[in-house]
Amino acid sequence: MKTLILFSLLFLTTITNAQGNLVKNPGFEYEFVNWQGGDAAYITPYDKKTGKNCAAINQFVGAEWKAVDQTINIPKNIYALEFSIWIKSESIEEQKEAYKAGAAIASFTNSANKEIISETFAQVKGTTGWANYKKTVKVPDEAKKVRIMLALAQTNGTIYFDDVKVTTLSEEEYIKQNTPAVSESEKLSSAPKLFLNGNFEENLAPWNGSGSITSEDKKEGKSALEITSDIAEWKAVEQISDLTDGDKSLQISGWLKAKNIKQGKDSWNNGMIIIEFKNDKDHKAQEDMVAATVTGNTDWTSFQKTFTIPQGAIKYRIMIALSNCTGTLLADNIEIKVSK
Ligand SMILES: [Ca+2]
Ligand SMILES: [Ca+2]
Repeated sequence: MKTLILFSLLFLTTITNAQGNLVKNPGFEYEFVNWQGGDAAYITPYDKKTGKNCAAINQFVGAEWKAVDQTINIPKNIYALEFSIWIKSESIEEQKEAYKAGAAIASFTNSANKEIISETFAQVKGTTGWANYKKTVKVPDEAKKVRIMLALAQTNGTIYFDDVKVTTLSEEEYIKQNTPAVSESEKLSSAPKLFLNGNFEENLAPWNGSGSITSEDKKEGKSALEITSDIAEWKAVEQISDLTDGDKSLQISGWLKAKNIKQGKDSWNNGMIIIEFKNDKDHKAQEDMVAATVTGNTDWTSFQKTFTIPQGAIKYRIMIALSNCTGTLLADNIEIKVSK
């Protein structure tokens, strides 16, 4: 099997190289020849991935959209395109919206030059070393051209671009690339899903459920989670994260606050945070366990609890809930520490 995969990879590489790069002046060796919008960017010989130069975009204030772009004619009967770029960044500011970042975007247009779809194939924030970003995109029906935009998208900082590459893939190659054994996306999706945004600074993602974000009353940063209910029903947000082999214990900590929470019919009907360990998608490894509860009116109250991870558990679900009670529950700065 391994030999077969290696062979497929080699085969794929050969084809890709043979068909070449559709981007002209892809490494900015001829400055901005073939690129539009060079005014927004500059060429630097000091920081580059390969060759003599790379392109950079910088701004300290204003958080405007600044970009260089190149439009490529898509050859006939092409099933998919692979977009690849090397990017390095310095102090790209985090904005409220995720798309405000250093970015490489492919915008497909039809024969009337109208955009059909746009796909972000690199998104970068903060300070990062040279890294390669890649994405394979199926060419939409009707698409005639694709515009590659290299942008500092409504944020401040410095971004460096080099070695932009767009290569064509046949349907067969696309399927091969997206087959679990060889694909990049599979490697990404098989990476453990981490617990994220426990401080609710990134809106609600990746939490699911019926809560909202408030900036009025928070414990940490700019915002917190708020769950409000006028009727005594189950109202909650949740997120499921992966455990890895050999994880032994899980510590959860954070802050809860109750505003006018009226206990429901049963004594456990309060504002609460619950953890559930799962053996797989549909099976609990054991009953849900309460990490903390609040009721009535409280100030911000911290909690910390450690759970032993049951044998065979591969995931855990964190739920923040009004459990069949009315009122408002606030939560902020939820942190998870998993130990071996
Ligand atoms: Ca270069
Ligand atoms: Ca917060």
